[in-house]
Amino acid sequence: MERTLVLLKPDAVQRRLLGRIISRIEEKGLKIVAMKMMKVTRELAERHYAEHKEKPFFGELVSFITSGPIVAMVVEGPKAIETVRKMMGKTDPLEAEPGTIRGDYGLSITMNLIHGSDSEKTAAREIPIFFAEDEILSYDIADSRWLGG
Ligand code: 3AN
Repeated sequence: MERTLVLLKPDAVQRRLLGRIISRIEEKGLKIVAMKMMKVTRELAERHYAEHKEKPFFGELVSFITSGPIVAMVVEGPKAIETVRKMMGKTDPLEAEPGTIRGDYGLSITMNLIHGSDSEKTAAREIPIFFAEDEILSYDIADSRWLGG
């Protein structure tokens, strides 16, 4: 079973889209195994986005993600990483397909609502930035045998 880090960014909180986005994740059949609302510090943002440090949009990215509360989650399921990435849609919401989260709710490449780890290696690096091991829960969900995987 794979795990991925999902962040619902400050625009998702401000636009009251948390419930809709979380519902999509639940309805797909994925399992939320950790979740918290938090304020991202500058230090945390710089660690999380370290690979973008040299990019021209790095400053904007850090100031946006630290601009208000976010919701961080660990989502688990078969191929959870790729599944969440597909549900998010392309980075630029103007290019993201309708039916995806960014395609349905976004217009801005900076304020693009959601982050999801892009590989197993990235997920393994990102999850511990946001969650201690004991904040990630292991539990059975009643309908799991109807979801396959
Ligand atoms: P994704 O979030 O789809 O994995 P990445 O990892 O390429 O995209 O970029 C991380 C974040 O950086 C994006 N979520 C977006 O907010 C921001 N970003 C990426 N490309 C640009 C860009 N050209 N201009 C402004 N912000 C960008």
